Amino acid sequence: RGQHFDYKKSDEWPNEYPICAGDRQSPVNIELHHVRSMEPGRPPLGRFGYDKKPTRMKIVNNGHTVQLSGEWPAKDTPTIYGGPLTGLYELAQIHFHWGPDNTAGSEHTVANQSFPLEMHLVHWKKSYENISEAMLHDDGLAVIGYLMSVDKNPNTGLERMRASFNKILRPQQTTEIEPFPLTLFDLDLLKEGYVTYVGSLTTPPCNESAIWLLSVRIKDVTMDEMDSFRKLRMENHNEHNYRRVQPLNGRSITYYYD
Ligand code: 1SD
Ligand code: ZN
Repeated sequence: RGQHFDYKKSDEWPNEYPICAGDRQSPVNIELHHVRSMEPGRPPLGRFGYDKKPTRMKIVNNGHTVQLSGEWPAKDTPTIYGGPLTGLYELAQIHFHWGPDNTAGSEHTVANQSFPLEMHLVHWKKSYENISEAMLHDDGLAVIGYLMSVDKNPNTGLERMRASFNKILRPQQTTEIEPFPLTLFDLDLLKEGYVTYVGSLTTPPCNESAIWLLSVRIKDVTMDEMDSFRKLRMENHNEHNYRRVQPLNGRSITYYYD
């Protein structure tokens, strides 16, 4: 289980995974003057479950990223709806993208500027059977992304995670962590607005099944937190795990606010 691919050879991904050369790929560069405003009258983005403590929580070094997942009683599973989405989207996992120094790391860029860290919260549409099935549909996933830049304010969620990073320094290592509600990441979610566009997974097989919602508010990450991510060994000696930005091909990027 799990795909094998090398970030140093991302131009070759289409040889094995043809969709990676498709025309609605992610990530993309966001040019603020190209962003258009939403049509009025959209239901605001809503969520529930983010404040509920899971019964179990674990982090895994899957060789491409560190991935956090939890188990909640069904009614408490973090879920989003509204905004550009139709139907309910349930959280599957949270993971991160970074680079060897602060000049790069994020997947999405703003006015061609990169950020050191990007956090992805991957949700799948509950009207599909499961996440694998959802990935086969053009509205199957909703991924919330946060760009983060270095500042002095520690993030409680990141601190809780990185306290156990020494147990997952190598690919395929997993450890349970003390469960905490996702509100500890201080995701006072997208209240200041977000941009949304239709795109893809940023990793092979690059399925064109994701609706992206990117916070316009940049979050903080400390230098110590960045160092912890950079100590995690990835597959193929990869020192970064972000994909280069992909052509928009006429897609529009829309600004949403509640
Ligand atoms: O890179 C992740 C990949 O690990 C997997 O989580 C996939 C969804 O199953 O999503 C991509 S991403 O597009 O969220 N980067
Ligand atoms: Zn990602």
